[in-house]
Amino acid sequence: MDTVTSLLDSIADVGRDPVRGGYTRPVYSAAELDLRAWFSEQAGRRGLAVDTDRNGILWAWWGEPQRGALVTGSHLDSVPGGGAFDGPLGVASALVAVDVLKARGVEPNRSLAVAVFPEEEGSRFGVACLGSRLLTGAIDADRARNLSDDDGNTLADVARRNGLDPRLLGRDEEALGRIGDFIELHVEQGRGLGEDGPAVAVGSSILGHGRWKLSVHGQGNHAGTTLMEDRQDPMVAAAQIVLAVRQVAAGRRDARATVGRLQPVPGGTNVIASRVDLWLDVRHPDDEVTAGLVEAIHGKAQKIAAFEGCTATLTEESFSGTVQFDAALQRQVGNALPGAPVLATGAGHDAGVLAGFAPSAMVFVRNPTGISHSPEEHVEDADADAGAEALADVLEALL
Ligand code: HGY
Ligand code: MN
Ligand code: MN
Repeated sequence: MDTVTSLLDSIADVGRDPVRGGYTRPVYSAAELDLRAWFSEQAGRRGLAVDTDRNGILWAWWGEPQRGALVTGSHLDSVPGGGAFDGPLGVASALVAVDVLKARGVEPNRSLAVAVFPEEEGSRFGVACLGSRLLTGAIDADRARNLSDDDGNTLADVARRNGLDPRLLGRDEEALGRIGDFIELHVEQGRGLGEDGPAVAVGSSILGHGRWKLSVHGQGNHAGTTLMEDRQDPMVAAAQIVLAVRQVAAGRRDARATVGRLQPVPGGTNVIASRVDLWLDVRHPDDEVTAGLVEAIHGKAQKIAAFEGCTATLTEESFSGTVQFDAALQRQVGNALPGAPVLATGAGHDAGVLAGFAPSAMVFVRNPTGISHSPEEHVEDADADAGAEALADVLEALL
């Protein structure tokens, strides 16, 4: 029987990033398409019937697709230079959990599906959990169709190139009706289980989080012929804005604010940028506070930009409010995992989007350093196997 580690080893070379380290597996890239093929093959080996729905979500069915099924799964796409476990651990563990249930002779009294949601990281089209947002209608389909990647490919173009009809992207009542309960197993991103904690924990909530694009407009010019006193340099403004982001967040307990991505335009070594785009990721348990933090950052950015003879504009790209998982389902998961601690998570997940439409819950697997969105993300083999067993216990209790 496969183990989680052996399954992950079988995709260990897919989408390796030689520059950043780790994995870069954007949705519908060659790497992610390879992972889809791997999933379909592994699911087929287990007698699961695989199909791709009109939003590009993969469903592998044990039993007939039916309303109120039990669904588990996660994502296969990654952040740039991501780790091996964020997403694939949940998918591999679901496949192994099916093996465990079959080995136990479990006869499900309702259908079970393993689902793979595309673009959970939002690394290509900028909106996190895009697949589950399309499924649930949490994003306007026209807006989604027009989302574009850094090369100007729209989601509609890319969907069409991958056999989907972009006109059909959007809320899918039928597929949504088939989700009776959703359980996502995921590597822990944080130190709740820490160095020597138990292998698994039960999720309780997901921190509200959003993404905003800040564009700082200045005057592009020549680095050699423009005197310092004659500059309107958006890069200088952007640098101060990054510091202001930290200052605003540091001033508020439990707040997190990050600028992980900054793009000067045109981006030449001997060129004063005409514009600098930077992206904010802001999170806090209270959605009102998040909004307030973004407003404070926006105000500071406008002042800093004006001082540098520039202007700053802010656009919200996506927002998900804080989610408390379904209490009854969380209790059932906890009962199936006696002694497992309950953990909140600061990371977003498709389970958080689905929680607004069907009872959803999460199981976290220990990550000794807690580091994630980095090649250093890690799960010990024994904990990975314990996670799959735990998922099988939860699924059996719910089947
Ligand atoms: O950004 C997040 O929290 C998740 O990893 N997409
Ligand atoms: Mn992630
Ligand atoms: Mn993830």
